[in-house]
Amino acid sequence: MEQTFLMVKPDGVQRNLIGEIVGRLENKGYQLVGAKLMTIPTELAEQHYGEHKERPFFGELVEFITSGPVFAMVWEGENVISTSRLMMGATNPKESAPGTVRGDFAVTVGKNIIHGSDSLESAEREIALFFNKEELVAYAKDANNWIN
Ligand code: DAT
Ligand code: MG
Repeated sequence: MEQTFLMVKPDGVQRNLIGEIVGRLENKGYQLVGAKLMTIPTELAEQHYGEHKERPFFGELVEFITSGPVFAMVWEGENVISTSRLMMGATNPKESAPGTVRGDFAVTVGKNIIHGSDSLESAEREIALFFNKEELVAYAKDANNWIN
């Protein structure tokens, strides 16, 4: 089953949005298979956002994502990578639709509450960066028969 890496960023943790975000994904029908509250070391932040290394905002981005605890998660389900991106909303909250996490809770691109992998390749890379295999729990849920 498809998996993705999602993370409540430091602004989302400070604004008490962990439960709201976990609730939205659970209500949708996705399954949580790993989660931890952690502060990201600078080297991990630089690796995670490696694709943006040359962008002018890279320094600020790394500073922000390491500025306080994040809630890192792995979620599983059919099309979870693309559908969780839809549930997050556009990168810039100016453009994210109401009903999305960023559309409902964020105002500015620098503090946009949530991270989510954008492809199968980035999901695999980011899950491996943040979680050991033993931290991911495979378990059956009867309700999944009514979802998938
Ligand atoms: P996303 O988080 O939607 O995958 P991204 O991968 O393009 O977006 O960028 C990663 C983060 O970098 C994004 O969540 C917020 C920040 N960012 C992106 N574009 C930015 C910009 N023009 N100015 C400042 N921060 C930006
Ligand atoms: Mg991205």
